[in-house]
Amino acid sequence: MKKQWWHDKTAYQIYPKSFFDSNGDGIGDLPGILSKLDYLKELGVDILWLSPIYQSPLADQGYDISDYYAIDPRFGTMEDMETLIAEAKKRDMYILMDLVVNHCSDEHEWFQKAIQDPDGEYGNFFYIEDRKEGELPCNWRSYFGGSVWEPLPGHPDKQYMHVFHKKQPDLNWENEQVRQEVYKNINWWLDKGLGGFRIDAIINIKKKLPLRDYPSDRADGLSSLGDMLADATGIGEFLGEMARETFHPHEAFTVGEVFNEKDEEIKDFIGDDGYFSSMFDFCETSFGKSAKGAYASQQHLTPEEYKACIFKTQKRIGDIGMISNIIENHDEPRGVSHYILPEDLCDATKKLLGGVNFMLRGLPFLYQGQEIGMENTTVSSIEEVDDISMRNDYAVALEAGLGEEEALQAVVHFSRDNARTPMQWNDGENAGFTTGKPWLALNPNYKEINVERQLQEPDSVFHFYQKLIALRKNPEYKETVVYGECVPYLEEVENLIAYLRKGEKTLLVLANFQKEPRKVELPGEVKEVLIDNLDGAVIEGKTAELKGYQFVVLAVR
Ligand code: ISL
Ligand code: CA
Repeated sequence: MKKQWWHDKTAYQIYPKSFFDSNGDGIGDLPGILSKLDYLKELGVDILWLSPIYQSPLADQGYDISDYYAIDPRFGTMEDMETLIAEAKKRDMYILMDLVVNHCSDEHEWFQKAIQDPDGEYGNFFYIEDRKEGELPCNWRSYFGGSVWEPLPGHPDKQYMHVFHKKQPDLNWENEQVRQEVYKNINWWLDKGLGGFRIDAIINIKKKLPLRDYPSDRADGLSSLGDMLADATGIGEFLGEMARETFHPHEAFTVGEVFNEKDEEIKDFIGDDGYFSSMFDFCETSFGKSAKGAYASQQHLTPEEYKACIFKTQKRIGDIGMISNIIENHDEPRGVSHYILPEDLCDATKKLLGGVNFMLRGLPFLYQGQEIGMENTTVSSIEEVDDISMRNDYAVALEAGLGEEEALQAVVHFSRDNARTPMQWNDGENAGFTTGKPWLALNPNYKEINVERQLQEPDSVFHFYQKLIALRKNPEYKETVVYGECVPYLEEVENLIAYLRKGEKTLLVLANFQKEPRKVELPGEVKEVLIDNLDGAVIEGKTAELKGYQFVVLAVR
């Protein structure tokens, strides 16, 4: 693997709408992010991924872009964005934007022109089919529910495709002109000094054509998109072209939202000359999800299930490239509420989970609030829910025969609002997020869980993450933490997650994922305890005595 400038960095995802509101309108914004750059620097992160801030009707919270060259006024101005890039640079930090080009907004000029003249130039920017209402061109189901087909406004005999919401029409990547427009925009942003992009939903850009039905997997007669996407070969031609024309000449850092890649494709995606620098590991986020829908999906992973997922990915990736490791993002439940069983949830397990994930080989991505251990929120009625995906999950649960309360409880764990509640800065009004009315209700636990308090407490979750990040930058251990091989240790021992990192030095990561203490045989003599979530690890010769939920990183000989 060739070394790259970003390998030793730590990344952090910001969900701008919920990060910090500078002007009291209840919506987080760019000046808000700017005012927290020093906080992020103190934590130690280097790369900041901003979820979309482009002009958008916010039908899917900015993942529906109506102008790729403009900042939505709710988030700020182009000048604010330029200032943020410049101020980040002064602190040796890099800004990533979200590249959302599988689809745009139905309010984008291209789609408006397509509506005016579906047979003209812009009609071919989208997938538009001649079909009467009630007759579907094919039976694909959109991710947010219902058919991917929607009547084209003003044309009762035509329909357009949207694999997400109907306000997110899919762009036709088979059209060379579309691709050139996308590349032009990417280069325009990179020329402004952007560090790179996180690339949204990218596996969806290649459709299997000609259109045809796939076997239906629910009572609605529709088929989920998985089979079609697995059939649609040739995405590499688009991605390779995009990389050559944009990312590679700029040495931009890119991280793809890629699902279901085959083993033999890993090299193409993130190998030395891959389409992207990195991609996220979704092995554990997809674990236990049911084809029937969220209501039938598994709500927590046991330590054994979690362990199996992380090692599966580590073995698949090996030295081919650098995977990006997460415990959560803006689409997922809070990691601590998903990978820790409710009876085990406490500061010690939050640190343990964070430590296990962070020390894996790969680029660690933190999500805002993870550094203080933010948890899933509580919801008492569907009316309180903003997330369009959760609203669909709820409808699917009702259709499957669940009662209203039962349906709510069955899907609320997966609501994307869990990760989108405003950042908890202090225990004051609205957790210090806004002086106005927050766009989404806060998690009521902000009185206990907040940044201000954790900055004061030396053994807080915040300070634990700060130590992990500092270890990744420590000149003595950096090479091993960044490049060392990840070798599972005592893999078959239940509720123990342990692995070695073997580089110039050897590190041993031990996580006792149970409340009972245990003894662990060590592979060598311990030179130093580098990280300890409980302080006071007892090492006697070649044995470590771990307390319940203890997590340690040991330098071993
Ligand atoms: O069903 C899925 C994959 O099997 C979904 O996870 C889906 O691909 C994923 O949620 C895509 O997410 C991204 O694109 C969406 C947006 O709503 C999400 O917030 C974003 O992360 C549409 O732009
Ligand atoms: Ca604001």
